[in-house]
Amino acid sequence: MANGRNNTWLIKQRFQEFWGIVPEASNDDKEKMQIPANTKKPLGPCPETPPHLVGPLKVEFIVSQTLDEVRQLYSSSLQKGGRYKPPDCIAQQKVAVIIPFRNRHEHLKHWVYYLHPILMRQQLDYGVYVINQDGEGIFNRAKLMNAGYTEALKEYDYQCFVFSDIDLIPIDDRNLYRCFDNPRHLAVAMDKFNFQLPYTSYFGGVSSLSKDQYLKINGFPNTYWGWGGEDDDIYRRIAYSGMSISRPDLATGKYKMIKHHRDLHNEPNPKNPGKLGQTRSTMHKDGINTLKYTVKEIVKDVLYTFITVDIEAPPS
Ligand code: UD2
Ligand code: MN
Repeated sequence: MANGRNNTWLIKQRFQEFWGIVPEASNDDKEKMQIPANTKKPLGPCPETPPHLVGPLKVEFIVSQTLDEVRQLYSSSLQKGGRYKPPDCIAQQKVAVIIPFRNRHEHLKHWVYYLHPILMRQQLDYGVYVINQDGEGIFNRAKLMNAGYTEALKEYDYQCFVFSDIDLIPIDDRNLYRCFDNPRHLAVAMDKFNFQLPYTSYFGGVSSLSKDQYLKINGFPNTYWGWGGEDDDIYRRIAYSGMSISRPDLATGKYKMIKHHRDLHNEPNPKNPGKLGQTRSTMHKDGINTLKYTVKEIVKDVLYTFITVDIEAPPS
């Protein structure tokens, strides 16, 4: 068909532009379509400060659309698996967003609804990975995040990892979901803590570490089953590795947490706080170097990559 070839060319070009590849016409293409070589300027790097940020955002969890409606809203901007690249510049960083998960589908819907446009405005080359704990055993947030780090890296050359609770929505898009010179704590001002840090060494909620920073601390602990302690262990790993914590200011770092009860099989574990005294030595033998889990299923939704993992949880 006469148009077939033009269409194919156009689609290929659009795709390449989207993914930041400079299209290179084959000799055949050039002749037939009379496209002069090198008319397309290569993409430049995205600016250090994303130009389309809006600052404070209105976030509420009352009005709610179905997940399918959210899919329709964003499907034309996203690639399968919740992947995005700025169409007009080369992103400053390749970022994997890792979300520990089990049975919080309502929260996931709010998270994708609010976060995708923010991450797009931040001009990130990003992917969203929801790491779903298989079975009914005791929950383990930090081990899921280790599995997420590993799985994301199998897919793409990510340099930066943002670890986020499913129920935390930033209310200012200047809070950049990228990596900094030191591990970053992003969720500094949550509504549930009256928009303050609950304590100076708090590292819960949302954080980012570059690949190097993450490897320097041997990743996260795998042994904090149930609620609590794992975030303080991570903080200690960072401090013991000679790094400091980077944070946005309290105005930029505002968050809303979707209200919830404590989940089944994630009860506070009284053994966890006591482990923190040993972090300095245990961090070298409990982390990414000892991680064991099995992937049960990977589902590529347009809004996220949903990875179900068996993390060998003790029965609840
Ligand atoms: C606090 C911290 C959190 C973590 C936790 C202690 C805040 C806002 N966050 O969270 O970072 O340090 O204490 O472990 O203070 N999850 C599920 N399904 C479950 C259980 C947990 O998906 O059944 C995931 C989900 O992403 C959730 C996260 O784990 O947001 C943390 O669990 P939580 O929200 O129950 O704990 P919370 O709010 O006290
Ligand atoms: Mn929570």
